[in-house]
Amino acid sequence: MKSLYIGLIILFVATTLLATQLIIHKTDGTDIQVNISDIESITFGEAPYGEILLYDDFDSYEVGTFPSEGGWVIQYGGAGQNYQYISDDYSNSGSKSLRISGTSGWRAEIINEIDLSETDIVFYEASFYALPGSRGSVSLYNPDYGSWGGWTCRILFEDGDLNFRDFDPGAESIELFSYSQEEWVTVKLRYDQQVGKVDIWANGILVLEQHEMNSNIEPFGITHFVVSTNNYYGNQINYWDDLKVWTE
Ligand SMILES: [Ca+2]
Repeated sequence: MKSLYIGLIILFVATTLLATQLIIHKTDGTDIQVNISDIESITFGEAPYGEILLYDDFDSYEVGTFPSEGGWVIQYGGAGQNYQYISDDYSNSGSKSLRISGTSGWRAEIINEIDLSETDIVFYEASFYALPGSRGSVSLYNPDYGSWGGWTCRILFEDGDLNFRDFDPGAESIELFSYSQEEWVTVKLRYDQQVGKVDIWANGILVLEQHEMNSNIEPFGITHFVVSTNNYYGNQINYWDDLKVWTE
């Protein structure tokens, strides 16, 4: 899954500044040397980063605490406020991830504010560790829409089935992919708000291409990024890691 950025990335971008040159040390042991004056933007693997709006690998927090310092907020407390915390049970990067726990009828929902006012094209990425029987979802979001929030570009992890709803409430589920539980699954989504089209990758595989968003549903002004457990099942425990939102 870290194949995501095709091995290039997340490396350790140690930078050595030599006068006008930048040396980037990659995790595969090779270096890239570039002239600083030539840099307009740096592209890592397949994913060009415009502006990173949100990024958290959850490795900088103490185990057992809630990562408020990263801007995360508990919108709904699921099994209880104290059951939403940093864990070292499983991790996709480093040694820690965000563990959230919901109950039947009361989801755990963790949000972080994002500002998409300056961009048409937004990407998000998330890694999810599925305990058997636990369901979760990741999405762009507006917590103030309707009674329980409005999801735009919602990817749902449902007992090995990866599903997508372009708007929720309102749109039908589209089946994307089958994943193995008790393993990390990484999804990446690209949403062009201007033309209303979506692409989705699961574990690096393109599983939805140029999907047209349902034009009969009024978009819910996106204000947040969200991860949540499923509403309708008990004892839902999700682990989330490497949550990112960026623009093209
Ligand atoms: Ca991590």
